[in-house]
Amino acid sequence: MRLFDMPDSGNCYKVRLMLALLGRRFERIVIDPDAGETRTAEFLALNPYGKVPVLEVSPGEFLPESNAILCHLAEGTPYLPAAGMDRARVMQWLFWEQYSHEPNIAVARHWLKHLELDEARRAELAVRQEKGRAALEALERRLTEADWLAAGRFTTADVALFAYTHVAPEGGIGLNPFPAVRAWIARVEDVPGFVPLSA
Ligand SMILES: N[C@@H](CCC(=O)N[C@@H](CS)C(=O)NCC(=O)O)C(=O)O
Repeated sequence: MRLFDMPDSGNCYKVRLMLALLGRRFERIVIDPDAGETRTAEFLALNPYGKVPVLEVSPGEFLPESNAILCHLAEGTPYLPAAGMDRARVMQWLFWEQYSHEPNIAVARHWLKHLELDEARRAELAVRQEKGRAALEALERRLTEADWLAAGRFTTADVALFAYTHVAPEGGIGLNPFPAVRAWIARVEDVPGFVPLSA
């Protein structure tokens, strides 16, 4: 398999982490958006929306969207329940991550790490950080009552949410007010096969 990848992207890291957990070998192709590499005709043919990650799951079959890739890779493994409410709960957290968590925490992190902020962006950053904190409050409530997000075990949902939660401080969103989230981060880092974002 070939992964079209950006080293510092949490969405790409989700896929690298799942591949590592599954012990799957893959070729890493680093894409540089600043050089326009996500907007070339060749890349847009792989993902019409021009974003990484994209995984070539079999020759000529390209799958974008991090959480879709996670589900495809995890199918038939303990990381993705086969059916019923356990599977629905994993999906609940995956969809929530894309709507309420990633657009706030990942964007705040990206802006702080990689962009020069003008006044309008600074105001918008504060809004994203506030919404990011609200997302972490929701995670904290869930993880106060359970060790894992869904299905009573470590799943695709934990992989997806871990990616940007553990680097939230890089977006100016501290984790000190969230002890259950911090304990869960430590549990994820202890899962056999875990690899860090920087690997
Ligand atoms: N919903 C997508 C988001 C993908 C995304 O935003 N990718 C960013 C990196 S994290 C990207 O490709 N940025 C470069 C660009 O937009 O050109 C997913 O979960 O995979």
